[in-house]
Amino acid sequence: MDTIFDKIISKTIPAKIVLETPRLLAFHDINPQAPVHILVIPKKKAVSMDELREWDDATVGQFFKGIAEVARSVGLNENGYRVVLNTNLHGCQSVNYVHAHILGGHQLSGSFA
Ligand code: DGP
Repeated sequence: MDTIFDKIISKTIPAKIVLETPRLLAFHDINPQAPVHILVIPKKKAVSMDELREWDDATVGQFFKGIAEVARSVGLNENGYRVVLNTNLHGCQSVNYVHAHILGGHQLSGSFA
């Protein structure tokens, strides 16, 4: 079933795109939780972080390198940032298409839960 992120990839619905490559799409979160809040999704679909177990190592690696490249492209590498992959029920994943949140642009709190 298509999620909102499938529709953003196919450009059926708009998003504020930060970076697009043949392998990934990065766009601003609609409900930002930090001054910079970007979502990074691979164009190859996986439902969640858990499903990345089924991917070959190179494809997983490309996704994670892509996240770092997106963060660097907006200058977050200098002061740092946080990457979050909410996964399934207890992780509060609300969109069933794997996505990494990049949060930064100010000092984040040290709390996780
Ligand atoms: P999560 O809870 O990890 O599944 O986060 C999903 C995020 O997706 C949430 O922070 C809000 C964001 N989001 C939901 N719908 C849209 C949308 O239509 N456009 C954009 N840009 N972000 C969306």
